[in-house]
Amino acid sequence: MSADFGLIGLAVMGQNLILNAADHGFTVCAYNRTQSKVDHFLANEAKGKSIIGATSIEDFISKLKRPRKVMLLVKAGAPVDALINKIVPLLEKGDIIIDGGNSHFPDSNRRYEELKKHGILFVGSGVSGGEEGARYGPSLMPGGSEEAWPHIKNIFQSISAKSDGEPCCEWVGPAGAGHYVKMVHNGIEYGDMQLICEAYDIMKRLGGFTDKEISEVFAKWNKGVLDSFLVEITRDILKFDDVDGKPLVEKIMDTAGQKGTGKWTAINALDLGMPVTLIGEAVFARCLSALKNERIRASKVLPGPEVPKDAVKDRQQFVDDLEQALYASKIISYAQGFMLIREAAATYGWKLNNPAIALMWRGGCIIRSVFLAQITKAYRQEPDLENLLFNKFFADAVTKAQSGWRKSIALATTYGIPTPAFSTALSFYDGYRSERLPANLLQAQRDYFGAHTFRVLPECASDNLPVDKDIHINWTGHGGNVSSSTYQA
Ligand code: 2AM
Repeated sequence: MSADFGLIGLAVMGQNLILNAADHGFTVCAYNRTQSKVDHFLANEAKGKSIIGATSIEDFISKLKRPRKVMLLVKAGAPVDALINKIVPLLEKGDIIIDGGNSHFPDSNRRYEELKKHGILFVGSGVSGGEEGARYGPSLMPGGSEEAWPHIKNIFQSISAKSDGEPCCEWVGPAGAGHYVKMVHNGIEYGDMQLICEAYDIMKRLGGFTDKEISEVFAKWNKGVLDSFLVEITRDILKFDDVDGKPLVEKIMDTAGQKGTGKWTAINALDLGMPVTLIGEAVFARCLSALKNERIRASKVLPGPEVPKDAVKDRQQFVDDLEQALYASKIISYAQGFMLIREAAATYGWKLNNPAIALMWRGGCIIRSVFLAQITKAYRQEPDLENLLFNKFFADAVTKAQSGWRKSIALATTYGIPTPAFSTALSFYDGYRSERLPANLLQAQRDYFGAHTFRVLPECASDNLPVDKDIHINWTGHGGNVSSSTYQA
């Protein structure tokens, strides 16, 4: 018996993807470094299904139909390279290696180039949705050698999540583009989670809401524009009691962990010079939370305003304003995420499929939401949309949300409740819609102390200030007229 598809790495994600593929009528060959896991899987979960096992890598490769499709779901990093090096000598030109792990996109770029030299087609695919997603429909974000796509499309789109009948899986773009888009997905996930946490904190500390009351607010929000997986689980978490009848969430240590994908997104945003401020703040908020001991000390010595009992006068209005703040901030976060993707496409020379990216995130993954259907629609109407905020639906939504957004942040700021993500979103919005920013002064400062030069506004050009020229002014009357050649504006 020969298999349509082979998968190496029988941890939970790997096992579930195999079972998912088998349920969709594919024959899958399973292999794992530790043989006992193959045997256990075949004798239990895989029993009676179209799943075969292999006893060695050679045996595994010999059981695959040509062109061979080998998916790796092993620990990201060196194990992926080690495995690729073992497999390549056993493959033929035109065979396909798919890395479905959480690889960093520069590694996928490198593997794509290296495998190309051997005539092997490399696909780096983002896989999101956790164990449940892998078993019943993940969001799949494949990129790499486009020649591989016709060979894997049917399998990938069959096993992926569906949204309004459409598969949450499309070809993303070349080289490491699949893992890149998965990285941005994770960054956006950090942002969404931080926004939800800020809304909870404001309701708890300003409004004096109980966890049950906050859960009810999230339940209501989940029926409107914020309908999403993360709001839904937040609703359930907040009403989950410990054995003593008290909310479990309040007993959890307030120090956040992170595995690094949000950080990768923020670093990449800095590398590409894109103001992806909300994801950056979400990463830093986790860093600040981790300084628990310092925060305990600071809480005793650094005063802030007292929160009066009547800080919130009208509870319904307060909740409605907060909903708008969350919605508008979320729009900004996704606008920033797509700005980053757009810049990456330009910098790395990738042609990326924006409507498909939104559709892939629409279902199956952690950030799945009704909201993403609107983004899909916006990019379908206008695939080269310069910014999500120029789409009428989102421009109208932000305009409408603005008053509640500003009021929520003002109230939180007045009474000393931190809102890094809400606030940075609003600052970005106000900066983005400013025709004039104070960078004129900044350029003057740079020219003053470092002769870094500046450009003049066209309408202010004159004989001594020519347009389209790098100008240096001798601001102090001494120090000479030589401009800096190392740091051009
Ligand atoms: P194992 O069961 O033999 O440990 C997640 O850790 C998955 O990656 C597991 O299936 C694990 O195999 C596999 N894995 C980790 N490092 C590996 C390596 N260097 N080579 C092959 N598989 C590896």
